[in-house]
Amino acid sequence: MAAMIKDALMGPTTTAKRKDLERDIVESSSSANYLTNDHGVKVANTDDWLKISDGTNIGPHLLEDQFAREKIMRFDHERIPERVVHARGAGAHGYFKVYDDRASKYTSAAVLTDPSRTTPVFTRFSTVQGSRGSADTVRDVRGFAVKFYTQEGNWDIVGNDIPVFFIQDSVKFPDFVHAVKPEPHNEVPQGQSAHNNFWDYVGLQPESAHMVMWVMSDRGIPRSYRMMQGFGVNTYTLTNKKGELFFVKFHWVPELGVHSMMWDEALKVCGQDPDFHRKDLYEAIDNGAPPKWKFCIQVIPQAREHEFEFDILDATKIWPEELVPLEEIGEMVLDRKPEEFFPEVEQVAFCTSHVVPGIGFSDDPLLQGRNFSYFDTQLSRLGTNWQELPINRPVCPVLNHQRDGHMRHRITAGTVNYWPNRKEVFPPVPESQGGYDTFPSKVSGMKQRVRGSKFKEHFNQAQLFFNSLAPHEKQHLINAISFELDHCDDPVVYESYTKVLNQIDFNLAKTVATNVGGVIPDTPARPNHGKKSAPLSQLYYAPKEPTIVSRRIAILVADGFSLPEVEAVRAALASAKAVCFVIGPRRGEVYPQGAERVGGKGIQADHHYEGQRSTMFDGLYIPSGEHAATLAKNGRAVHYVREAFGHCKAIGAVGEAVTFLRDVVQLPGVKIQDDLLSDDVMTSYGVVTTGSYGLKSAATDALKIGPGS
Ligand code: HDE
Repeated sequence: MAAMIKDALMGPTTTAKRKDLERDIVESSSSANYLTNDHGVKVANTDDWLKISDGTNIGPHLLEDQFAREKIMRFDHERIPERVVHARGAGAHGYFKVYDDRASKYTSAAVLTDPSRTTPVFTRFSTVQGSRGSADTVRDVRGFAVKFYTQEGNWDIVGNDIPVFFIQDSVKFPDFVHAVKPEPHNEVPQGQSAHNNFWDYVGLQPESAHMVMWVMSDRGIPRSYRMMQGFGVNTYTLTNKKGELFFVKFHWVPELGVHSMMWDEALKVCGQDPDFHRKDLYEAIDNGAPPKWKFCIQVIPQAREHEFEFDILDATKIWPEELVPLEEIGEMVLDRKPEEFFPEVEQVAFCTSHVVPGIGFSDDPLLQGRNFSYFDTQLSRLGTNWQELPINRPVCPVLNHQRDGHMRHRITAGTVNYWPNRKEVFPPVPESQGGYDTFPSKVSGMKQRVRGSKFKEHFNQAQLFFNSLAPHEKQHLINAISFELDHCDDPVVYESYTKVLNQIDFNLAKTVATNVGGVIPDTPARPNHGKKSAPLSQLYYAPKEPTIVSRRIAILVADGFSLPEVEAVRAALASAKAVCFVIGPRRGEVYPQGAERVGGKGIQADHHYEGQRSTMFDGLYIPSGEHAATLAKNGRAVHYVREAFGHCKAIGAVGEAVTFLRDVVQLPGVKIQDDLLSDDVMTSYGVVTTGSYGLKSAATDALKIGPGS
């Protein structure tokens, strides 16, 4: 039995890290199935504190009850400080592989060049502003931090889902974080940047303009962690065996494309299911659709550092792909959930300073400060020996003379704990034999508090981003800024931000100012350069082959639906790897057309209309049958369809349900494609119907998410 459990825990891919963690995993259903206290003594009673009693009446507790004292004291100390930013998150294990050795022209790092290796990874996604218990679908940047357990030591890419950052120098980080976090006098708001202090700060920091555009775009409300890009953001370096240096940016590109929620939907899901993204990640892994990302690099040889109009060390700038193309070198799959949240997801500790030979830092002023901050923050969050925690320890040997400190776990046998020592214990390793050596570089200049001259231009790329969005993406961004500034009640704040917007786009500034009561500009503050870059729009990442893998589809029924059709559609959706739920008037038996309403043969509805609303699903399918008339009379069912339609969900209907669907969403200008047999139907329609369930699988085709979705 224990072996079977262990096999199940191993998951599809056994990695070196999995084997390493196993020694710390206690199987709660193992053969030793009894309760002990923390030092192993079996406990006879865990429900009654030792007390004085005559058997009928009770007297005071006795402090001498060491079992009760231990239980309560351990509980009292369960909480550790949450992360100062990125407190809310979820994580998963997986693996990373490169396709071949094509990156060896840039780096000697085996993790990036040896295709025979499977490198274990642990990835944690997060929001930034909210506390540990805040909602998943708030508008925010998402953290995307990956720990690679390589054979040469741990390498961490501590990135975000947005390729740029709010500030250029890390010393500004405390001010920025104070401004975005809940305000000091009332601790409001939670999980939101829609407040005076955030907009005040970014209004006074024009270097934030580019990042603000990204966060206010649909990127700020992703549909899923599995459908976001990841970016290392900072400029790192790679060094090859010939001793050449390259500047590099790291990218993750999701296999399923980049998708977002509608703002109205995201707001509702915050209340309906605050754990939506966490559950989505684990649901996909459970259903055999592990998320996958391509790993790509952008590389600039050292000699070309100064060729660009922006400074390549400035983290408020992207390297446009037209200038520096993406090179795909590998992929990451996340295929295993943590066994226990706290020791894995909460205790995982990432540091930008964790690099392995062949990978290094640049003089990016944001990165330099981050390299100090992450290590430091782990000391207060987890304690001195945080590297020894199971989730953080490397899979390769750790051998050194660092000793002691709170909660030291390891016991290093031997008589010497210093270097040099007479026994040659743990000697440093020359670079030629794998030791990490810093790339030698010549540095000269004055010691001064400055920023590079190219760092002073802040609007060209903000404009490039806005210009590159599709019309609906632009509209969403305008709506988002208008929402946020409307939550600021200090006119100084929303008036001054309108001025910043006018540096980016005249119409953007005018529309937002009109919406929020700001100062409506008469003329653009600067000309629009008119440039665009296709990869800045999410549409660019639509999967080439439309797919419904891992998408949540609701089948909406009342008593009297067509059973053969529902069965066929469910089978078709399952074979296309979608996750399908029957939503009925009640959780329990729902009866098909022709069946006795009581005692007849029905199917189980997974949820009722109110229990899982349309916001929980990517698509909606309404089968034929006389139930359509019942649905039409049920306000909840009507709302279900209208809401799904309003959120641009793919909707399919068959037979009698077509009339129901037409009646409830019939609005001027709404296009409904009545005969779903055209291949490009999804490029122009989100709603498809067919008179009868026919040749093609109408539902699966209707619900495919592809280009244009
Ligand atoms: Fe972080 N950041 N950060 N950050 N950051 C932290 O480290 C910091 C920045 C990012 O899932 C903290 O362990 C400074 C950029 C992620 O555990 C802290 C600066 C990017 C996570 C910290 C930045 C990030 C953090 C808090 C300079 C994208 C969560 C807890 C301005 C590239 C990692 C912790 C996880 C967490 C400092 C800016 C991403 C305090 C000083 C830029 C994904 O050390």
